[in-house]
Amino acid sequence: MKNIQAMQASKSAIEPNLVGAEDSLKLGHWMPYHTGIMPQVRIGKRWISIWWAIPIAFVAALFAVAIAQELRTIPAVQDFILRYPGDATPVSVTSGFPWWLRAQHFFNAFFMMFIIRAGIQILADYPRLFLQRDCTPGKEWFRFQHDVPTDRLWTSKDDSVTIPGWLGIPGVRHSVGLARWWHFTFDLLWILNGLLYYVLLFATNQWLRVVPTSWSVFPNALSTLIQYLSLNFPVEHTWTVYNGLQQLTYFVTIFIAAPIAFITGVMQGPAFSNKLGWFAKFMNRQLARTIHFIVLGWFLFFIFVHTTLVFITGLRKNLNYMFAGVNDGSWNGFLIYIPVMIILIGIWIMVSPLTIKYARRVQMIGERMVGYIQSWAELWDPQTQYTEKDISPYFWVNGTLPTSDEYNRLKEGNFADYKIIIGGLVENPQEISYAALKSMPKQDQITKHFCIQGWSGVAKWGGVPVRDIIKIVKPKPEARYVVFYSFAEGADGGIYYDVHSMRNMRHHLSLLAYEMNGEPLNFLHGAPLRLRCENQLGFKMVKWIRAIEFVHDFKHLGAGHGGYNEDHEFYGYRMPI
Ligand SMILES: Nc1nc2c(c(=O)[nH]1)N[C@H]1C(S)=C(S)[C@@H](COP(=O)(O)O)O[C@H]1N2
Ligand SMILES: [Mo]
Repeated sequence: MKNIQAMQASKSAIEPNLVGAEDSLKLGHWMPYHTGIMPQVRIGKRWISIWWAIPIAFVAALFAVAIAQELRTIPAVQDFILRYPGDATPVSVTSGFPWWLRAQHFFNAFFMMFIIRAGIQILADYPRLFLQRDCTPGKEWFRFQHDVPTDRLWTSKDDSVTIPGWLGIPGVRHSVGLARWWHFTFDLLWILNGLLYYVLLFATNQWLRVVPTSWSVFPNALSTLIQYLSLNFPVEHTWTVYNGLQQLTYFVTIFIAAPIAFITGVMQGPAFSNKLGWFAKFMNRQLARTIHFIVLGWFLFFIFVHTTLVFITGLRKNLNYMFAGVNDGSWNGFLIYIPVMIILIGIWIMVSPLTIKYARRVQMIGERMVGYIQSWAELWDPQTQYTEKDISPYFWVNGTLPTSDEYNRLKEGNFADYKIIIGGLVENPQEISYAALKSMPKQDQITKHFCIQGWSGVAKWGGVPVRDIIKIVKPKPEARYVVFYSFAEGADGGIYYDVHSMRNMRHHLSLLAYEMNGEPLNFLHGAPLRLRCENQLGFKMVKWIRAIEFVHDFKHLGAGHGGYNEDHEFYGYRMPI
């Protein structure tokens, strides 16, 4: 907690009652526990529990084994298996499993553990998946949350669910801010490890294991599949060459699934999406999110089959290959594997409690690890606009509504007495009335909103460009940031605020909106005035704006992290991804 007295001393007249924030996630003040439902898939109007997949998969596996065993009694199939016994390429690798490959294999698994857990946590913040770009309740194809209630206000925060702490990181409801630091930090490490792996694969002849060089990989893969399914396994020469099925699945995982995971990941952020408009209109945020989830499914399937086969095709030998790099009858692989697994399990158990306790530390380290990459994404000009017919039929509401007497009085008077206060490091402080704002040149834009939780929606916004306000108030040279103060408090008390760079505020699409879809901005969406900044996530767009302040620094505001949700929910100050 920051020293409140020091904060008050440096407080400017315009600055409302901001509060400091805890450095750990205090479950007592956090959103109450709420578990959703077992995951379901929608078929037409019916929701089917995905647990049906377990008996279905079991029965399918039984049939597959029976069919494969039957096939192997047929002479033509036997000939086929003789002709294509399994091994993928005639060229074999003579260097075994070198140390760099073993190290990278370990790091890959280690990083994936964080990426997958944190990814599931992010999904739990908005536990619905869609294909189209807007998120109309009932149109999702997958969910682990109830129907959206229609008899009361249901914000997207309300929609988040609690998941077990051993599964997600940290499991707590609406902990997307912290989960994103884990996800992105380990994404970066995973990508660097993966790129180095690509280089080393091709710098040596190890690529021959995983890249098909002959069409015979397909008949060999089919032959191996039949052999595995018949439970009479193919002869393997994994030390030197992979069989067709191994080669294809590794190839898909390394060269197709991994890049798709990366592309569909960054396409969920406003910076890439609003830059690559033509691509984003096809690969919209919700489709990207769905594909990202399907890739997760592929990875989980791969991990399951891969580790099962490691266990049932000669565990000692396989561990010798991948952990000790030897092809002998020793126990060396085991001797490395066992302590490594114990350490991994320990880390697995500790991550969630440590994240809850050291939440601020997680945020600061995440900011160090990936914040500068996010700042590069801000250099891109967000310019994508949509057409009237793209406007979403349903636009989620999020945030904590204003309740102050001052706000209620203004609202009752239809904001006739509303004046936005603009000050701080400017030549010309201003108070501009609602009527005066509306008489200024108006800009309309049809853009897509990206909430950090995962939903999106397109709306038409009308209002005054922030750059026109900047021209009027004339910021002093030392002004580096623009702070927006709301009438509303944040979820944990104290006024909601957020800080933006001057650069972003000079952008032609940064807008003080008083209209939404051609109507006066309504109460829930931020009346009388809310911000649009099209290369940032939704939480940075303050609703119910009371004042704007130009500042040199934001360390003295609130807990000093650049905004209410940065202070209280451990989000990052730059959020273009
Ligand atoms: N004052 C205030 N502004 C706020 C919030 C809030 O809680 N308080 N929530 C933010 C979040 S997280 C999002 S996604 C958008 C939601 O805008 P909408 O309700 O118009 O969809 O408002 C942002 N602005
Ligand atoms: Mo949001």
